[in-house]
This record gives sequence, structure tokens and C-alpha cells, in this order.
Amino acid sequence: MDKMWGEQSAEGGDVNSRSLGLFRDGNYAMFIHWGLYSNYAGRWNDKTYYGIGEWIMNRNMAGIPAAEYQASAKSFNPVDFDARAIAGLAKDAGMKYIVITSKHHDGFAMFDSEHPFNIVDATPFGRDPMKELAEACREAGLGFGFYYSHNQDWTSPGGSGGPGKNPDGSRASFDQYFKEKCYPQVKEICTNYGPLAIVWFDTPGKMPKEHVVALRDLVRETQPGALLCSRIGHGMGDYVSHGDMEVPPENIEGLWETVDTTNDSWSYAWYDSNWKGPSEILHRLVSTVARGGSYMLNVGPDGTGVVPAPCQTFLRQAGDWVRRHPEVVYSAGPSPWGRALPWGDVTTAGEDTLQLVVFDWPRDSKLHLPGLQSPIKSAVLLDGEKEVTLEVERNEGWTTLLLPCKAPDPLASVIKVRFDETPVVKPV
Ligand code: H79
Repeated sequence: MDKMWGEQSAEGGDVNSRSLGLFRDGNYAMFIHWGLYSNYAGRWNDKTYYGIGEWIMNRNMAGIPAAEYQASAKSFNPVDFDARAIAGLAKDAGMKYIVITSKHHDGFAMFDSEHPFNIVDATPFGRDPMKELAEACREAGLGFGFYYSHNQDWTSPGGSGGPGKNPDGSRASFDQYFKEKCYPQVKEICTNYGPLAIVWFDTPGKMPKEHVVALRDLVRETQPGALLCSRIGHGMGDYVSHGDMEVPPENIEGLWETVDTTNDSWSYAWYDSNWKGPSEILHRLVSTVARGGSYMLNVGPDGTGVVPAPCQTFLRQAGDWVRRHPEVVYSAGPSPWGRALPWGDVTTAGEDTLQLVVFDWPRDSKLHLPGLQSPIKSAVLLDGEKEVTLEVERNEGWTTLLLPCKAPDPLASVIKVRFDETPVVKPV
């Protein structure tokens, strides 16, 4: 089901119906880490700091003094940022919504804010790229959401990991940071950018519950259709975001997502060319959907605002495959096996169809379906426009499909297996 954001919002209904529909039916999203740190690209004073680029100023990485980091906004001028190009990339990739860093742990706002440390007031760029991206997503029929680091703020007095003192030497409290910066900024992102699909807070740490409740209430009030990610803290949120870059080994019930990277760092780092190719991207996407989750894959635009070319190429190659097999991803259900199989993974379409996605084509041309109890009505291998009906062998509880010797799709081949009723699998 290729639903668009606009159609979703027309549905109305209960508090999360719009975004929930998009989240469940979409299953594939773009995450974007982009900020002042992108302009450092993993390097400071001619030294490279390996790790995750958005942490460059942290004392565990380069340890850039806050004042110096703040002053460096003067040299951030991402003139090549093109919101339509990024929305177009997400569309080409087959993704359904975008979540972007409005403020990461460094405290720099990528949106127009009353707080002066922001991209409009502190850089020569002077534009609000979040406004441009929100608009481009609406035009493209993509959902749009914000990441916001609510607990850590390394440049604001009182923020976690930030200066413990105010400029006048007085002690800065977390309450102060919350009241003066966090809460007002969350209000800004929730009121100035149209309807949001998701508000994605991160790393709650030991944040007091009252503040988490206040943020939740603020989002509910201002964005009744937005989904809240569990990383807001204190067991709240509408869906669970699992550990960074983790595709869980077994099926998980309920609404959840995996966030992943296209290379190693979230934000752009000059040295990081460890790109996932289209096959690896698809394998992790399909496996996440097969475990019952949604897959949000990150890109890191560079200091000029552009997503690195190899990353774009691989996302588009994977997207071409998703367009050939939309029902394998969108609105697809979890695998009845509950875990990956040796040759690939399985998603379901409706009650009676299994979609076998074969990443490792068996060299002996036998595809085993261990523990499948139900009789198969038909098994059809998709070969471009052609549909090849496969022979099915059954021996003592084992079901085996007999394959042609060559995989029709070099990335991953799809076999549709139909049943008269919901197929049953017994663990073996
Ligand atoms: O936004 C991305 C990360 O920056 C953020 N969450 C994702 C979505 C995140 N916050 N904390 N962490 C991830 C984990 C931090 C790991 C660290 Fe380290 C280990 C911080 C310090 C030691 C990596 C290695 C960064 C610095 C050294």
C-alpha cells in the first residue's frame, strides 16, 4: 500500500492514527544527522577523531572547548543544501518519512530559534533548512519528524554534559536549561513546521520524570498526530526504538523500530567510506520488517549540505528493488519463523501469503522451509515480468522448494508462497 502523508492526515481519528498508519504501513524511513559537527567532518586542528562524527566536541573525542565550538558556527555555510534533492533521494530510496536532527547533543539548533546558537542567527548561511525540508517533504508526500536531544546539551549551562556554571560564575541547574532552552525549543519545533509525523527525543539519561512528562504533554498538545519515540524516557512513548544499529535476532511484538547507519558514523566524517551496499541495506531492511519492526536508515549530509554520492547511489539501487517488490516491505507482517533463515528472510502479505526473500541462493537449488506444517497452494518465483512456478517437495515434515540454478535477481530474489489458510510453522 503506497500511502501518502497527505492521505493519511485526511483520515483523522484517534490521537495517533495519522502517523501510526504511516509508521506501520511504511516500515522504511530516512534518518538524517546534520549539524555544526558535519562541518568538522571528524577533524579538528588537523587531527582526525574516529568514532561518531556528531560527538566530535565531546571530551571522549576531540574535547573542543564550548566557546570555540560555538564560535565555529561562523564558518558553517552549507550553501549546497537542497531540501527537494534530499526529499527526492528519500522517495527514490523507497522511504516514507524523514526524521532529522533539529538539535543534537552539541546544542546547536538547525532551525530558527529564540536561542541565539542556531543556524539562522549564528552562521553566514542565514536560512532555516528545517523549514525548507518540512516543505519539501509535504510536497513529496513524505512524513516529516524531528530528532531533539532533550537531556544532553554540551554548550548550554545546566544541560547534561554541558557547563555546570553560568557565565557569571553561578551554578547552572538542569531545571534552568530545561526552562530556558529545552522546553521553549521543543515548543518551537512543534509549532513552526506544520504537522510532524514523529518527535524523536534521544538519550534521556537520568532526566527527572516531571520534565519528561512536560515534554510529552507539550507534544500531545501541539502535535496530536505525532508519534513519540520511547527514547523520551521513563517508559513513555508510542513505540520502542531499540539500540542503535541493532537488528534484533528474534521477532518482537508491538510497535518498534531499528535505527541504522549507511556507513559507521551518523554524521558526515571525511574518512568514513564503509558504505553498506544495496544488498546489505535490503537485507537489514527486510530482516527488520520480518522481525515485526520499522527500519530507519541514516544519511549524513556534509558541511556543504550534500549527501555523499556513494551513499545516494546505494540507497537508490536498494530503492529500485523496493519498487519492484513494494509489498515485501510496505504493510508487510512478520515472519512465522520468528528469526532469520539460512538463505534470507520472510515477510507476510495478508493472512495467506509468505514472501520469501532469498539473499543467499542455495548452490544445490534446494530451498528448505523447516517446520512448515501447512500445505502449499502455490510457490511462484518472480523473475522480472515472468512468474516461474516452483515444484514443492515434502518429506517427513520438511518442505523444500526446487529452484532454478541461478538467482533471477542479483540483489535478492522473491518467492511468493500461497496457502489456503494462515500458514503454521513449528520451531525445529
Ligand atoms: O544520534 C546518534 C548518536 O549520536 C546518539 N544516538 C544516535 C541515534 C548517541 N548518543 N549516545 N550514544 C549514541 C552512545 C554513545 C557512545 C559513546 Fe563514545 C561511547 C560516547 C562516548 C563513548 C563513541 C565513542 C562516541 C565517543 C566515543
